[in-house]
Amino acid sequence: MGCCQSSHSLEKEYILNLEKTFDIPKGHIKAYWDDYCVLANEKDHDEVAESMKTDMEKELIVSEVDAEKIPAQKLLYIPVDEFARVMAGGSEERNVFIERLISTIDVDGNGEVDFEEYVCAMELLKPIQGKKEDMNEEETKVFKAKLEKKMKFAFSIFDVDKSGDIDESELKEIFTMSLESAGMVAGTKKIAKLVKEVFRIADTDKNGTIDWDEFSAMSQSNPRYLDMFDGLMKK
Ligand SMILES: [Ca+2]
Ligand SMILES: [Ca+2]
Ligand SMILES: [Ca+2]
Repeated sequence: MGCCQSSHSLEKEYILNLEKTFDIPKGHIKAYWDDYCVLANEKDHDEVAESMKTDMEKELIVSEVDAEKIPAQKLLYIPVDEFARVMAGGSEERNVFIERLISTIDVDGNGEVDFEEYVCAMELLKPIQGKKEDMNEEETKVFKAKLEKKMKFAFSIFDVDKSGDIDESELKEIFTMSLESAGMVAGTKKIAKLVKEVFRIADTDKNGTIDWDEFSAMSQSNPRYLDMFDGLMKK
């Protein structure tokens, strides 16, 4: 299954805007991105990126776009600011949660989201498809790998100070900010209750922090705690 089947506002806004600005026929760049997303699941990233660059350059020549005005590279990356804006529901403001998301998505930290980072982000921000009960051995393996990636992603978001464990204030901060980014406001009491509940389930050795083993055990038995990241791209 490809990871970019549904069109969400980031693709729409950013890619359509590029097409419009540079007079490229509608849907052309979008089609390249979609192709890439399919290929990225099968082939080596560098190989795909290289052939995409060549394709983009051809596209620009065919569309008679002034190469000075727009280098092909520009069509291959999404600026991190665009990502942040879409995830913050159109707002330019960034909170800790958005910052954590961005630094996790922009793996090499160069301020741009390339295809590979984009594909990873899409996977992480979407619900994992399929029912465990209906899966064969191979599908179960893929499912487990996806879940593992998603758990690591979530853990790195919660562990704000990168100490290797999650404390109550980190969990509280991320819960509050992520709800805010999703356009929801929850009272401090409600959030405190939620944090307590998570700690009751997850902090099995009762030392006041959730380490990776505890987090991974909790997420596997209660995957709904990972769902909070789903749908961020669907606005
Ligand atoms: Ca990057
Ligand atoms: Ca921490
Ligand atoms: Ca603990």
